[in-house]
Amino acid sequence: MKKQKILVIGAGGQLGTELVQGLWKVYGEENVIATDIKDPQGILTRARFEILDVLKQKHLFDFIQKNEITQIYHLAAVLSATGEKNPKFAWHLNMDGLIHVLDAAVEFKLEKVYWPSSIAVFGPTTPRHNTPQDTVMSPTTIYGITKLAGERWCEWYYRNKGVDVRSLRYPGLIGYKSKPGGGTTDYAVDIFFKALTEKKYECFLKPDAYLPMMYMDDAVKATIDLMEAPAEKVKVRSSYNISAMSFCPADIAAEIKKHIPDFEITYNPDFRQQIAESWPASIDDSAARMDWHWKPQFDLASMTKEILQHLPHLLAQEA
Ligand code: AKB
Repeated sequence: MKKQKILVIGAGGQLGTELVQGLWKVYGEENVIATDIKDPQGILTRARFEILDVLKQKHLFDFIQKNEITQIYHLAAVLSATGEKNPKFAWHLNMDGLIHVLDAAVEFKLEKVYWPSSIAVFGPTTPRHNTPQDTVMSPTTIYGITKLAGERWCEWYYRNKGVDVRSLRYPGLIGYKSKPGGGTTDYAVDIFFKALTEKKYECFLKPDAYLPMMYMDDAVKATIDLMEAPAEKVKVRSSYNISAMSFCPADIAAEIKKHIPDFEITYNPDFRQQIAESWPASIDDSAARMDWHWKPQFDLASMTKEILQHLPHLLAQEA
């Protein structure tokens, strides 16, 4: 097998920080180049790291050629809440960035490309419970519009240019090693930090805002499993539904209270509540389970236990 050289674009974000560590285990640290537009933080400072802006196409192409890249994980994107505040930039980064990467895949005959989609591709007219793989999709956020358009571009490049591009529709991702930025599901990360530091949290969603969610370890595993699957098993070339758990703010608060009995949650919903209401409450991921044997490991109870066990050490190190 040809030696792989993996480029991760947008590696400094919530998913990138943890995915890079997963990729180190599979391909070796020397074969993974983490890049972002900002200087590295935390664990990424020990990685092979370079500044790279996916919007600068010539720089991107030169970088791929010089480093003999064989696979790209393109994670750089504006998320749902930030996208509503700066829609033109969200379109520019989320679309032009993806097209630069797909064109690079053609130009340099890359072996594989990974690009994340999201539950944001669905909209208020989508069936909300157990949302099917193929269904009505009329997203109302600019982020969701870019993700749906991106899915169509991926399938187009696969069919017409032979690019082996693979994708997952992530639910809200929850981890404690790095913080998310600009998403609607971010509350489910912030709540752990606030529970430990202040024993209280003011939530920007309503108590019963059910959303699909996933612990970061499962998200990293799903991503690498999909990328390692034989090409013929990857039957969906737009993006796969994947799911692990569904909960609302009241559920996660109750779970945290089992460990921190004096934790209190209050609610002050803002514009993100409307975004949450436009998204599914739960997802049918049977295509991923069937095609490449996807199976999550964590539910709400095991994830909460794990985070509350490890996060205090991290907070103590930072203090
Ligand atoms: C967001 O909330 O914008 C993201 C997502 C669900 O894609 N976490």
